[in-house]
Amino acid sequence: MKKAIITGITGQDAAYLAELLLGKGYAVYGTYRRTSSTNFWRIEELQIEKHENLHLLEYDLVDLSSAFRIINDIRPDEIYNLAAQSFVGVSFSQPIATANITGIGALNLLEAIRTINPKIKFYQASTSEMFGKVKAIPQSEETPFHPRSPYGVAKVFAHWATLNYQESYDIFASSGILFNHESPLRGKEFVTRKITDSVAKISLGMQDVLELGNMNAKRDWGFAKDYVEGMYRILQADKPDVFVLATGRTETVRDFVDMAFKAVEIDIEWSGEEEKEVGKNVKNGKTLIKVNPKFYRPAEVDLLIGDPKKANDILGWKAKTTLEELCEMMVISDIERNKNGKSY
Ligand code: NDP
Ligand code: GDR
Repeated sequence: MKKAIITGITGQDAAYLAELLLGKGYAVYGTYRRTSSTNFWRIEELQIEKHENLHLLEYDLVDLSSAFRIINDIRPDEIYNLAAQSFVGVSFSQPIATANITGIGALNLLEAIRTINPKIKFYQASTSEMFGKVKAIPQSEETPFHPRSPYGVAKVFAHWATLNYQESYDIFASSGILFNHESPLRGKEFVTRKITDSVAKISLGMQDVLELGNMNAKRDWGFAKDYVEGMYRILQADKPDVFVLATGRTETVRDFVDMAFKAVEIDIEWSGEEEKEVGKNVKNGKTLIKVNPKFYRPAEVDLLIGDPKKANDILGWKAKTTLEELCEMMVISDIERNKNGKSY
């Protein structure tokens, strides 16, 4: 039985990846950090939390000694490093913590692999945020980086550390540069889930207005479940490498809002500009969306659109779910949760 460690098992991607690997017969060791209250709702929603081959263990990414201990104890075949301080907005207020967790955290694991067993395969969760102020449209594996947040900077460090350990010590260490991917398991601090949860609440009469920041940001949004399949394939490739996973389509935050309200049969009419912009219900003129500059970031990533050709050619990977399907799936799931009084 193959053994995989997935860091950050309480997060969105780790839950879907654990489900995928358990289905393939792996023993999965999911790591979580100690918090005052547990947050295993994602693996509970997927109904894998009691799976006989899922083992949960405490691990904090910043603790090098724990990296050595878990790798020494488990002796895994593969490690998927998905844990991170992953919220771009918070990285501006907690830059040092973000650098330690998101940047050095990956290096801790690489050091432990190099020392204990360089044959362990390593996947690093890199990100389109590394492209930041983009140097090419669309962005591919060849596009230079220009990160625009402490999070992006920390991820560039972890990305290059991964490649450096591959080149220096011949470790099968690969990096997936993944564009935004969402799902009903997405955290509510991220814009898509914030929107779908609010649309659900507004349609149920539980909320009046949705407040957002930059409406013009463009993102290449896909479905997380499609993307974890790509992560798995990256570690099964003939050689370690870097791959972009993306849909190749980009839309604004405003477009996503329109799409989410369409799913509950509300059409939005937009007026005003920048912080004066509002979105109204076409039918009754009620204001449903307002811009609040408190959600603006000190530096913004304006436009992301990925070129997934290499992943398609070498891994046979393609994003299968359309943005319309994804958005509707998220709205429906949030309507059900809100009806049932679930707050996550
Ligand atoms: P989530 O924010 O849902 O999950 C992050 C996980 O990291 C959580 O389990 C969190 O634990 C854990 N974590 C945070 N700090 C620490 C720490 N100090 N020690 C151990 N664990 C910690 O992220 P996603 O699932 O969305 O993303 C997975 C990875 O992919 C992340 O590295 C992210 O940066 C990256 N990425 C994500 C993309 C996306 O669009 N989703 C796109 C590109 C890259 P807790 O629950 O306790 O907070
Ligand atoms: P992002 O995702 O920063 O791309 O990082 P997020 O959903 O937070 O923001 C996307 C865009 O929407 C704009 N925006 C808002 N964002 C949030 N969160 N809340 C708002 O109210 C709001 N209004 C407008 C943002 O300014 C931004 O332009 C995600 C994370 O998953 C990272 O970990 C990952 O690496 C990247 O995607 C790829």
